[in-house]
Amino acid sequence: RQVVFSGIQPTGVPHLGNYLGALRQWVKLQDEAAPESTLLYSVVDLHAITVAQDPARLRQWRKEMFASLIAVGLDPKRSIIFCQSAVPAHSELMWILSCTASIGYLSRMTQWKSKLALPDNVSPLDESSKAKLRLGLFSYPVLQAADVLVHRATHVPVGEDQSQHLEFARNCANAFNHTSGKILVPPETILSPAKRVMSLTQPQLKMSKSHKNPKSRILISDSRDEITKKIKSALTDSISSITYDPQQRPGVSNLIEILYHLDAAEVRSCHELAHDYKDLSMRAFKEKVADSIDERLSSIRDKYESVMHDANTHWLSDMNEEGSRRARASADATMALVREAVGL
Ligand code: AQP
Repeated sequence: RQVVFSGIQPTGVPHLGNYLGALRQWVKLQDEAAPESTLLYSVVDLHAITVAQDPARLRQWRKEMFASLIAVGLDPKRSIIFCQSAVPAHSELMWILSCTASIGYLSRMTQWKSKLALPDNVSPLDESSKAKLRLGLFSYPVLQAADVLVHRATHVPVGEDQSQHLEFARNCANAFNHTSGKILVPPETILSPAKRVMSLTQPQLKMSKSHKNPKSRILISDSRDEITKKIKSALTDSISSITYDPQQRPGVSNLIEILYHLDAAEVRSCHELAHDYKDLSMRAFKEKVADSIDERLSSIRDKYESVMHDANTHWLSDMNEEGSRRARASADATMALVREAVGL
């Protein structure tokens, strides 16, 4: 039986990278899943507090994230949509997994280094890291492993930035099963074709909700005008003609990739797509990209607005409560076996 799990941090309205790299895949899995399969999608607020957050803003972001999940097409009747902090078993399993997780393995993860802007070869025990590194940020992959394993998920759709964490989750499951019997399920990664959508202003970085420059990302709630402005100001180059070359022309190649993932049915590759537009000026090409983004996002944006309006009538919190109740039932079934195996 297929059990799909994935999560997203409530750190702002999702952007085009979250949508193409993850949320679109979540909806596809939901729409194509066999009736007996279970789908769990979580707003992972415990992950969001690995960096400092303002409590009122975090609460607002959580609401916006639930509205976004409905806006992109998730159906709370079919998928279990819930808030991570409403299911304490995630934290309990994290503790149990932490008792055997290797610090050496966690040290090699890149996320804590990139969040703290530290070089890739740094160790958590270096003076430069010790001053900045918090335990929660360092052990984040253990909580992420618990998120997946506590529901015995078989498949986890994520963007490329999360694949090393999934490898770690499989490692945790195998280590646990080795000593305690076959209880946890090592999950398979489902990598979206849009592995890494890059920032519009610094195309060497991935598009990110928490990057300080709002022009670096397109939000799923952006108006046509905002989309056009952001794409117009996206960093490209002054070479005439449109070509796909991610090494030499990262800015324009990112726009080609975005277009490719939006219109994938029509062309076979990014090179082929670039060839179709080779004679356009950069300005005209950017207009085409903005039009395609707007065409895809317009119905999502409308739905988002209407759900946020409905949120005042407690519809979103009722949905969250029902999702959390179903998620607790799923997690508690695993935890009964885990506690028994560990001797608790
Ligand atoms: N730029 C991206 N391209 C493709 N996929 C992406 N994802 C994130 N950024 C891109 C995928 O979106 C899902 C949810 O991510 P998350 O919110 O849990 O954490 P994140 O990867 O840290 O995303 P952000 O937007 O960069 O958030 P902040 O700024 O808060 O850290 C994941 O499946 C991720 O792979």
